[in-house]
Amino acid sequence: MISLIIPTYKEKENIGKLLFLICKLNLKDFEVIVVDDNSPDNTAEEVEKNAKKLPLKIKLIKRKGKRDLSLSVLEGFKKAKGEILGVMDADFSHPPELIPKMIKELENVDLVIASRKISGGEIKKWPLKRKIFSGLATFLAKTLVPKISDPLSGFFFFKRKIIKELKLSPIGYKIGLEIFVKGKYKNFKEIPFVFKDREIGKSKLNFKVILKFLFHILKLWFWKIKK
Ligand SMILES: Nc1nc2c(ncn2[C@@H]2O[C@H](COP(=O)(O)OP(=O)(O)OP(=O)(O)O)[C@@H](O)[C@H]2O)c(=O)[nH]1
Ligand SMILES: [Mg+2]
Repeated sequence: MISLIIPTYKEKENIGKLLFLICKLNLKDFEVIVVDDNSPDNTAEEVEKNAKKLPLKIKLIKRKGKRDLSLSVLEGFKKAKGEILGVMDADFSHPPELIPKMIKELENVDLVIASRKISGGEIKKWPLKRKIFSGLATFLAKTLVPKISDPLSGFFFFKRKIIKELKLSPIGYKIGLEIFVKGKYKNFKEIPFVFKDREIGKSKLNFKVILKFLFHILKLWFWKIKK
């Protein structure tokens, strides 16, 4: 089985349409796990409504307490039945049409990453400031995993066995990076895609997010050295 985890915070306007488009892909042996962090806009209700309506296996985890994107994804992994796990955003930055191709690639490799930084991939509509931040952040992340072009991608699928017995303890947003650094994969493949900036909803990128990212990089470096 394949389990796709979608973390959500205030995605009421996006999640219904995304679930509909995923449903239309008609994937076999597939479940979606939406992990909502108590969104005040009733994202959870929207998920429940679609779970009743659509012929797609949809589970909803409602988290309470302090919100945390990476911990939400880890909770999703725990609840997931699949031996293949995936993660994607709810804000249409990640095109659902790419999912079948990514899953197909897993027949040959242990990890598939949707990349904005290889030929054919790009980022649309980011202001210069965000491009500069992203470039610096990618540079730092690549010191840990030089072979991966887009280590900050949040759109990926992998075989669950690569994180078996691993202690995943991400700080901040980049659960993908945690897996790309610590995961026990023999090979990986990157597939290009065009990243569209969110159209609906507000960005959560702020100073605290950047600081947490830097701590995460440091922590992963310590992990690597100690290993
Ligand atoms: N469960 C949970 N999901 C979150 C949280 N923060 C963000 N998300 C979701 O995680 C995904 C990525 O978050 P985004 O806010 O799109 O992050 P981003 O792409 O770096 O920034 P923008 O698209 O500019 O907002 C989206 O599906 C969000 O709804 C959180 O604290 N908890
Ligand atoms: Mg986004």
